[in-house]
Amino acid sequence: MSSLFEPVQAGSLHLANRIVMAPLTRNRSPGAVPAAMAVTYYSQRASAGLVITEGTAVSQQGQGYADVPGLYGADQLAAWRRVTDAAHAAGGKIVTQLWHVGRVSHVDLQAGGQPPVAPSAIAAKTKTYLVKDGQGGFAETSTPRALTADELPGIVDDFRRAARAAIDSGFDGVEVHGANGYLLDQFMKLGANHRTDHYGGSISNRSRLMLEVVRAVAAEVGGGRTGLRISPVTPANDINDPDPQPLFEHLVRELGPLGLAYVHVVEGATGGPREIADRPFDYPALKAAYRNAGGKGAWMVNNGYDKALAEQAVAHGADLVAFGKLFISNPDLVRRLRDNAPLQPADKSTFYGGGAKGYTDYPALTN
Ligand code: 8OZ
Repeated sequence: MSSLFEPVQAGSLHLANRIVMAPLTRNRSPGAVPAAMAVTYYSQRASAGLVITEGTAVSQQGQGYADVPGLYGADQLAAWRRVTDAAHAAGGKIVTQLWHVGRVSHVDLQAGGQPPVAPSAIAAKTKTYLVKDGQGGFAETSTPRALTADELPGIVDDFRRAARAAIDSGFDGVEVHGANGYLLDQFMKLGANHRTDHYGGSISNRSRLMLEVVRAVAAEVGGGRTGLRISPVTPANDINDPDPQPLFEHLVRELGPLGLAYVHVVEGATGGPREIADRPFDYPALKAAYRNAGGKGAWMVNNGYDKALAEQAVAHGADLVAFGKLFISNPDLVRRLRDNAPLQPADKSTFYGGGAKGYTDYPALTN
């Protein structure tokens, strides 16, 4: 039986164990530039087989929250270089999550106060987080405008350029954020996509932008350094689709030939219940569709895992298990799980925004 604590290959990435630090938004990058504290934070967690950074915007248009980082300016890239150097010096592997929020944004975060962009001009009933004059607070997202088809190649190119910039900044690879009701998930799902062109309607049309992005990124940096995160049934950010099973099976079949590093699946409601009564989903069938299409990437599972559930998942063929909240409060989570050491609880009040408290001050075991 393969163990959580054994090495594994994910595309081109050789990982020391199967425990992954999930992408976690922390809102501690003023001016969209990772702060010096991020260097400490990520290197403290480098014993994960793989660290995935917080969502990182591929463009200003892709920004949806105050103080989340980007990958499109020289100062951002220099800051990420310090993070990747420190993670490597600590023996880790680190990829960054390429993010475009689509409609989950606010005019205050967009160039010239423009509306955010989306597949269709349908507002998400969700909130974003803004900081004005040093004061943080939640705000309703702004009603988006629908992207024209001739703008979409530019968005694909933003992901491609950000992927190149990530590799040039020392990342071992990139994860395309296709989950949680952000731009690529908005295109996939009927709740947000009412288009009548070849990016709307049929399953293959709605999958088109996600696949164009993944193919462009894989062509730029290598499939073996490219991962994709999806969340077939999450209600996060007011997203929904009446029939996700065939939609996502189509998507993963198309991913099969791309030689990806991994497919990262959020099971159930992101950060919430793993089972949603009115949104059933057959994850083994999804994985089988990927494997039957020749997909050889690592299969990464996420959402609400503890050690017992993770061991069970690996015994049933998952290659990697991503842990989120547990990594916030346990920088040495791999060791604690291996040794059955006590786990520190996470303080929710310091998840988003703030300083070192609740970020870099959770202690590792000392002996
Ligand atoms: C929590 C708060 C803000 C953003 C996601 C990037 O859900 C996020 C996110 C999570 O993928």
